[in-house]
Amino acid sequence: MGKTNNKKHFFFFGFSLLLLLIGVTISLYFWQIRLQKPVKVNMGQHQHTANAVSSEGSHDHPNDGVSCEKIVDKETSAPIRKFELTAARTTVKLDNGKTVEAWTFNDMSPGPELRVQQGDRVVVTLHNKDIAEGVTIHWHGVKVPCSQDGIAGVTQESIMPGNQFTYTFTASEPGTYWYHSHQMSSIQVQKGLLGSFIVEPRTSSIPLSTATEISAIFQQLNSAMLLNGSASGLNLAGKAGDYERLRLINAGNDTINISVDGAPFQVIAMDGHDLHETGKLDGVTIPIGAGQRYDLLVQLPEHNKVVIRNDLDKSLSITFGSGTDPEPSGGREMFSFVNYGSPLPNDPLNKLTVDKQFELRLGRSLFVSSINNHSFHEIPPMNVKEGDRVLITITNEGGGDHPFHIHGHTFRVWSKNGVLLKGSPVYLDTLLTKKGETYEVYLVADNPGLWMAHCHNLQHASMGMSMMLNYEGITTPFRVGTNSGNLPDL
Ligand SMILES: [Cu+2]
Repeated sequence: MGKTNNKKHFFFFGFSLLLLLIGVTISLYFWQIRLQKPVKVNMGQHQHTANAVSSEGSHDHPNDGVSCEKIVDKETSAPIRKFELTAARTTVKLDNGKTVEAWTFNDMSPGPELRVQQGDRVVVTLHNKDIAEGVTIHWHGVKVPCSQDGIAGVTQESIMPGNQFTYTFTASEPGTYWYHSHQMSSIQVQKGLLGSFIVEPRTSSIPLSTATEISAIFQQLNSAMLLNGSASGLNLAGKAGDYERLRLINAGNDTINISVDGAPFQVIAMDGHDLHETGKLDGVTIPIGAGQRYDLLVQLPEHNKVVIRNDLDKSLSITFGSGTDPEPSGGREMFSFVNYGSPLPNDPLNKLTVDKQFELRLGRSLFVSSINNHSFHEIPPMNVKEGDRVLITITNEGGGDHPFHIHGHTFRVWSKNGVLLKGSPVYLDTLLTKKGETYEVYLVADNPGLWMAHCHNLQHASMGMSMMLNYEGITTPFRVGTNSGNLPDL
């Protein structure tokens, strides 16, 4: 009898606990949804203009300003590179034999690498076959005009099944970039709607004719980590003396720590922008924040392979050449760009003149991510006017790494923890911040528009760490929210 009672008690206790847990989970879910889904928000509404646009649809008045939708690149006679991308629900077979459900561009995840020449006019038509939630493409790190930035509810409507949208912009800055959907980005990127975008320089920054190159994009497809779509890593040919340029792209949500074993290497570019006179590194770990890119140059040695390893998935290494396996070298020292490379002899920016300053404190608790203790549209936007020289102080107050990404602009990292950068100038679009760190970054407001600024751990963005950099006089006819179905951060 006693035993049966005990069993009953145990069962009831367990059952109650389960109910409680389910209850708490559901409440938290709806709390989060409430935070994530403003009903109707005009992301250009906080502008300090005489005719500020209200959130209730006064956008139809032509005198309110310039619509983001109307801001396009000038027609040029530059060569045109056309691409077609179709977003669809697909089953992808991985090279480890597993099949996964994915949302793909052209039946692949990552989608095809798009490679163009500096100065090309890029024309990409995005078709949505059957993604019911709608899709867009954002060109991460590429300075595009406002109308081409691919933000559902800010720069365009999300593209619904059966519809298409053509992106047109000039690829003026060479470098390593990537593209991804910015409709429900935390969900859609993880489901596979991403790819690499490479702008080759008109004249190579590497004075080495022997350099071969490859882009390597890390992603988290559902729960599987992949490298160029492979679950088992890359093995690449190469002979002693060859130079290899590796364009590493972190399209996941977590920081990837990279080590290069078997030969010294150089970091030659960050976020697509060349560094000046950088030296060789050995046994130094490179932390690549979510959304960031690092270009490495390595010369293959005589007797051993070069192996690029990462700390998130040991099976996803990149191997160059032949010979013996090198000893793991990483972990001795973390890469710092504060004193890497040398200053430009005629740096156009040798001291700062600042018109506007902003301070952003990035914070995160269990269920809310915030900037200055607010989330989403409750965070006052950074309002600027064209020509403003802007200094932004970014502090990571905790809750993980926060790789902070600003759309439409490249910013210069001016200081870290109060120390001015002493080496090469560093220009980024995504700044990896770790707990307790403070950075000053500087940008010139030279691309009028309505631009998102958010953490590129897209989970954090989906929980509120997302705001706007808005230019005076720029409006949008689009709306974020459940009515429009445009949910760029969800
Ligand atoms: Cu974050």
